Amino acid sequence: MSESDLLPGWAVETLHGNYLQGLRIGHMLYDSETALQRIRIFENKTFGQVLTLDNIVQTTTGDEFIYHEMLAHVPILAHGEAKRVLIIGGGDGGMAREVLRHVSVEHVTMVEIDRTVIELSRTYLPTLSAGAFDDPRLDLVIADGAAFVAETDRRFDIVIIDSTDPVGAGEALFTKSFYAAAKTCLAKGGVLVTQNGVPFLQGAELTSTMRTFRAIFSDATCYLATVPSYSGGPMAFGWGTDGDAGKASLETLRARYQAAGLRTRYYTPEVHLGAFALPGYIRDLVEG
Ligand code: AG3
Repeated sequence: MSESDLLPGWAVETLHGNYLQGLRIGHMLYDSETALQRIRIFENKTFGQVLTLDNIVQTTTGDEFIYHEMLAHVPILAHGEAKRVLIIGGGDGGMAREVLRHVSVEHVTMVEIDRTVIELSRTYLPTLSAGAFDDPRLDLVIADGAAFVAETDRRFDIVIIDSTDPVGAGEALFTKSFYAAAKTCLAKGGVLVTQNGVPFLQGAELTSTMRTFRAIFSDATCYLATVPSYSGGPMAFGWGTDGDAGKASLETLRARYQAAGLRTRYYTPEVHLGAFALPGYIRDLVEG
């Protein structure tokens, strides 16, 4: 019996070696294995509908806005002229939804490895994509994201890595060669952002990504947001660019946010700038 099956009626997340998180399963909506991973979707009274892949929480309808708003709006509003966006992963559709809320974005390519995640999310988590999969600006590619960035000759203003953690299928999306290939997909002034885990529990992962980012970008750091279902402290998002998106002032961000006509529940221009203020232990992991 594995740790994840220890408590009947609970979904136990076994992502970390010495720490478990449990979510009570109110009602199981779906539980099955694809060739790639175990997919579960269930109802939890506090978090809403929860999607897990290989027993690891990917998103919940209750707190997904924090993660998706911060990975989409921070790079797009910092850039200021983003027209073409690449999303690697993101099968639930939440990232595509937030990116497509920018009317100035002309084209989004989303590369997801597991078609089943998209289909199940559309059925059981419709508020995640909220129509994004029907948007004519979206080009959906079912493929391995690592292979895609290595092969494509298309260029993007923003590349968003909306990945799982570096276990199983997601591992390839945390390597030096992947980051280097993702960088070559950036147009001049483009920004790469990544899901980089919870630093308190996954510090080595952050340090490793940041070492690579420092080697390949003139502006390399991370920014933070607290997403309750990714427990253990704030989550880090990697940030890399050779342009000056990181220099956008509060005034500029406010003007762009206004012009975009967005209504957001977590993102504000003030939170945007504040998210780059790193506590000492995270700064040390970034510089490590
Ligand atoms: N991407 C998964 C993030 C998983 C983080 N888990 C953790 N470190 N606790 C989310 C997909 C949402 N579109």
